[in-house]
Amino acid sequence: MRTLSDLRLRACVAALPLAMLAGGAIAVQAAGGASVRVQVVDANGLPVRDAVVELHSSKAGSGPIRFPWKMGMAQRNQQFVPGTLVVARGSTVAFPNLDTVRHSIYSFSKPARFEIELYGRDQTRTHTFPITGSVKLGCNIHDQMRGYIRVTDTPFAGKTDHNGYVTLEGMPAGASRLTVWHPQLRSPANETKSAFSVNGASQTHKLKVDLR
Ligand SMILES: [Cu+2]
Repeated sequence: MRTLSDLRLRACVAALPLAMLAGGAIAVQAAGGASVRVQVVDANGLPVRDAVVELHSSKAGSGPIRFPWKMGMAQRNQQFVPGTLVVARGSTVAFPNLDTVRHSIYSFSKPARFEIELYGRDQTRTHTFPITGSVKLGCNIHDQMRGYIRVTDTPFAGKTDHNGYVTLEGMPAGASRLTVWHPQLRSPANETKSAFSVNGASQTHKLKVDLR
């Protein structure tokens, strides 16, 4: 193993919002537009947690996308926390190590192939994600560590809570495309796409997916 670099940025994850650590559903984009609530369930009707739901509308603005959660994926208790993170295309994600043991990070995923060498407690590293898609993270030392970063180009995106729900706010009325991604989803690229009509008010949509 090569030596650690001297970069010694303090981990800032103590400030991570509770909702992010809990993996809770987070409302995105307040003010105006429709509120679309999506529940993702499996073939048995059971809620699917940490599914990423994206709505694409041709009427959406093209300004920068800002999600209310931190662009951070910590390593804590030999796990990536949160296990699934949604980021806007072009985001730089911080990877603070909150453990006493050292971790590395690697990804063989097409949108972001990279490797970050071993680094220790209270150190952090960053990586930027310019390409949309799903990135699966691992650690060379701890085989069980898995993390997922979903890089998206729509502001109407989020991940489901433990009840399978996510609410996307501010969606323009009209035709849109609904994408659901989950690492165990049984379909190409682990995602499904369907046409979706936003009716201008608040609406709830239940979506059944087939998991491995
Ligand atoms: Cu590790």
